[in-house]
Amino acid sequence: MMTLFFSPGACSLASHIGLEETGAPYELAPVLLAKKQQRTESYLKINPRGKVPALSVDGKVLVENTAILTYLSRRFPEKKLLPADPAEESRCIATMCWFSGVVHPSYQRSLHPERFTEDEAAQAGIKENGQKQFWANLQEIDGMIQANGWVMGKEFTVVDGYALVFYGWAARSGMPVTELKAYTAWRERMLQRPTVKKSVDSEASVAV
Ligand SMILES: N[C@@H](CCC(=O)N[C@@H](CS)C(=O)NCC(=O)O)C(=O)O
Repeated sequence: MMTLFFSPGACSLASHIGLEETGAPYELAPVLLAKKQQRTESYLKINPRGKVPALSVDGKVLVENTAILTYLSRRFPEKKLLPADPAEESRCIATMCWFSGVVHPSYQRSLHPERFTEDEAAQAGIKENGQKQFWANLQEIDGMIQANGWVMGKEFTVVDGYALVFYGWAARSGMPVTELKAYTAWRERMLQRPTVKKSVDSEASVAV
């Protein structure tokens, strides 16, 4: 059995969408970040780094969206979650590494500058830099979608589910994200996809 530890609207939505795409049975275990449940003793036994997502597969715990989505793609090859061609698969993994290592941290700087320096005088500059970088990253994703229709090309991949996370964060933090025309039209298409709709709706129904 697979169990996804997630928090509504967090980056774990990427793994949630990936799991839905497999069509395999799984269970959801909410870890509410708003209630700091990621720091509880019981969750730290699952992921000692105190982060979501974590995916328990028959008792073995996988972490990091990029690793979880690559695992799902390899375990369910018939679902074509990532391209079968190794070079194309590598391009997708590289984009997920960029999401995880650059895009996500830029948003974190804009939201939690205090996590990057204890020097209060420096925090406003870090926040501003995070906002600028995050916006530039969103523009880059918009350009990728504009070129082909999906983030990585002409077909849906699990990278699309990951890119939906950032659109949601930008909208929630009041960024003028509808100016990104390709990204916005793609989001509408994504929300019409049954697996995506089910994941988003099920997260929205969790009381936080
Ligand atoms: N690179 C990781 C990032 C995981 C991460 O930072 N998750 C956030 C939610 S978006 C979290 O759990 N934050 C809780 C905390 O920092 O206390 C991944 O893609 O899985």
